Amino acid sequence: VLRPGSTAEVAAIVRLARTHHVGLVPQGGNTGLVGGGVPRAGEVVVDLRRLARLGPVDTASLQVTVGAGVTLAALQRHAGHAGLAFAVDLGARDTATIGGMVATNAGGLHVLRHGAMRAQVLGLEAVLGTGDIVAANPTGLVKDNTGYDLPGLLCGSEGTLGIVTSVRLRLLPAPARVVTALLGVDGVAAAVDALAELRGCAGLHAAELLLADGMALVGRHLGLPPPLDPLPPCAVLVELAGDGDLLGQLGAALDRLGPVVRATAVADDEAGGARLWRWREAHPEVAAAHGIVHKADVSIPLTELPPFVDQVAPLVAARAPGAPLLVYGHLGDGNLHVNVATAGDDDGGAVDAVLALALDLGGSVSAEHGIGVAKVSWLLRQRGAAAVRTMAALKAALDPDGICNPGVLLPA
Ligand code: S2G
Ligand code: ZN
Repeated sequence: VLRPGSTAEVAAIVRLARTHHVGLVPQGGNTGLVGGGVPRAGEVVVDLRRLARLGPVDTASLQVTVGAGVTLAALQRHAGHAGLAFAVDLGARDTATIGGMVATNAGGLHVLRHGAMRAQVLGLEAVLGTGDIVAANPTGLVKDNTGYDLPGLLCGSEGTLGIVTSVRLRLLPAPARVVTALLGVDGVAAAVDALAELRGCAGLHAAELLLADGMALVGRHLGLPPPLDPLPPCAVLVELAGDGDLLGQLGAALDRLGPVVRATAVADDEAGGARLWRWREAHPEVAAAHGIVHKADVSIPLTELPPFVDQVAPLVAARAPGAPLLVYGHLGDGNLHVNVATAGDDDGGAVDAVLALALDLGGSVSAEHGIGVAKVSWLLRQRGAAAVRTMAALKAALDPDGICNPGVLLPA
């Protein structure tokens, strides 16, 4: 494990790795979920957490430059001190690092309003697999049309083209107020209808889907009474943030939705909002409390969400009988997380069947967690030979000795 303290040291490591043909596995908070940050065959881990510089917040252009090793929570605090906020939020905020979130184009809870990490990155500095240090738009010019979009290419490259060392990010004005609500609906189709209506609310920045089975498991795990009683078949956790009349907007949307929404729990204070979020954020930990968790992180066209959810339970039960199943996720982006908990390592092919169903419905086998090593075999199936050949050509150009995260995203 090497812990470089500067971009120059990262570049020296890459040059040495090229000379000695040693694979490098860049690591930030090690919160990846598809094995993209795990050495498997003698690679050297490059731990980037010492690159923890927090640059001054540029309050004129609402931007900041931070080191790759800065955690999301540290960035959120740093922006908060300047009365600003960062658009991407996710449960692993205390350990996930900005460099890793760029490398995986992390999505999280606010994609439906602000996009994923790629939409927040204005520029970055990275050491490519060639050993070259590239600084692409370090001053965060909003308009810079000078050649290929290197930040966009490196974002989501999962450490396979180079190592991100610092990032120039967009920030947002901190919302004056936040309103959170849990809407009980009859099913996924009603949840999609409710979302369509709620998109009219200017401050909508989160819309998460929860199902009765998952909420029941969470309630038992946390020892809490159901957040809506009786527990509805399906619930949408929505959050509005901004400085308008958020409660009024939400109320008007609920009036328009009428009987589609059977019951609602609303919170317009931080503690109340946290209590509602706990029901969503506890899902991954509850899955983990029931065994070894096999995860499918899929995107499905919103119109296909109801048939997808209808088919998942029987499809998983046929392959992993009796295995606890939690289906939840980012309704606003059509991105659901299917978690199957089994006693042993074998999921009976349940996740592969879920991924195949996602493709059949015009979806993606990886919405936000990336390909890593877990989904390499699915890349060709989803993207096709020409696209994978193109990616391999890009990799050959930027990482000619194949030392950058070998075996991740593309076959070694
Ligand atoms: C989520 C991350 C947690 C997990 O909860 O939104 O992206 O383990 C997931 O799947
Ligand atoms: Zn997620």
